[in-house]
Amino acid sequence: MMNESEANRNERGIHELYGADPESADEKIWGRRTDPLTRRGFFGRAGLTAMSAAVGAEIVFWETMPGGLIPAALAQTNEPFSIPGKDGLTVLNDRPINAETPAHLLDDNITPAERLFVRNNGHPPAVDSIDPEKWTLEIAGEACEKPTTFTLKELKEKFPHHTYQLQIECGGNGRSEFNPPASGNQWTVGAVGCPQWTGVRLRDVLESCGIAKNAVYVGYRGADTHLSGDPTKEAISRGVPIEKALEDESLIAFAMNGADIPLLNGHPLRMVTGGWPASTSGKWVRRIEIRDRVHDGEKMTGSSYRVPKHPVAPGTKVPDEDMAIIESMPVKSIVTFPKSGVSQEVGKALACRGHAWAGDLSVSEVHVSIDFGATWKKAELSKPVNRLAWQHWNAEVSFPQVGYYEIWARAVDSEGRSQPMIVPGWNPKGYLNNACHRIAVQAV
Ligand SMILES: Nc1nc2c(c(=O)[nH]1)N[C@H]1C(S)=C(S)[C@@H](COP(=O)(O)O)O[C@H]1N2
Ligand SMILES: [Mo]
Repeated sequence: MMNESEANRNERGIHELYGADPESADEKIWGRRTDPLTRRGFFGRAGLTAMSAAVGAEIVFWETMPGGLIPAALAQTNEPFSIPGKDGLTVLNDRPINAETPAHLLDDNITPAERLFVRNNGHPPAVDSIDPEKWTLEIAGEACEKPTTFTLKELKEKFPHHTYQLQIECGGNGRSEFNPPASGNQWTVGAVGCPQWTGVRLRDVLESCGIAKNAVYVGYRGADTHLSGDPTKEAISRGVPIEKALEDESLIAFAMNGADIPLLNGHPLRMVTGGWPASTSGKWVRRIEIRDRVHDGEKMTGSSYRVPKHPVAPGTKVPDEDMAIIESMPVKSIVTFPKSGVSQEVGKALACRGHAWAGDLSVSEVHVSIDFGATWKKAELSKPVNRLAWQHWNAEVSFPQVGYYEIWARAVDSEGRSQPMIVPGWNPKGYLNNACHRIAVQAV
């Protein structure tokens, strides 16, 4: 839920970006709404009526009310925000839309569409500009021998379909805990999810277009646009080394959980390179380039998705040449049940559970602690349904006397590396915080 100060930070609203009519603005982004939205006034004029009703009177100066401003009368309530098609996500920014999933809503083994986080660097393509029948994907680049453009239909017909459950996590997930703080979305733990993706293998498509011997990297270009509106600028254009692109699980996906990919998550076509910063999984993908060099698109350089090659003291200014591109993500886990803050009877068994993942590796153990890490108990851990899917853990704990406790979870990857208990290596943009997740419990 957004508190008042967070709400006030979201002063610039969507209608500023899409022209004067906020109603058509959100229709462009999400399509015509049919569902009633909680506090939807946040997003448009239709909602203004609803919002007026909610505050109990007409909002007289609505025309000068900043988009995204939550009436103070509502800011105090516990009513959650919502984004069309998303359920209970916490909105971190409305320009562009970024929202994370509270830990207890990530409880499903397969992340449902309405609970997959949203991370946008620019403006998503307008919904009426997306016609899956006309969507094309161009394969090109210096190291592509036979540049080819496929329609979505051709892609689906020419190449075998594969379905994998693949974990995607934003490189900045956990950023909110760094000190000195890093700029950017203040993700807590919920910029992660593991839906089931269906698509064609990136490898099959690239091979059909001829991968030259000098190929080293693959980069994507999406249909979203730069926040400034400048058509010569891109919002983001990243990618992965050719070896990662050619793995079985690297997909060009056209479906998620057996349905169309939600618009905000990349409909009608996106890359999915599980286990790597999700910024490598290009949404609304229109072009994929086989590069003869490390891809040099937007957000591949400087401090974007890069971390110091060697540990630095918090707050250090790090020169570009001492930064390295983030590749496989580190081992991590989350407690999805119970919800932080529950009460539990003293001495009674509490079943807790969650997921764990480890970038390109698998998770070999998960341990839980109720005494701030002094002692640990091994949890039961499932095997991944396929490579790069998260695994599920569960454990029973009980509390010896009345009081405040925390449940901590700590995963260990298949190479023996453990999650740290405190925030690891500070870096300028606040990436790769894989510290143990902890939740509060009151024993009564
Ligand atoms: N075209 C495009 N692809 C993109 C982005 C984007 O802004 N534009 N954001 C990236 C980042 S930083 C992340 S974390 C993931 C988020 O995927 P999701 O919004 O489906 O959760 O998409 C990646 N792919
Ligand atoms: Mo990200």
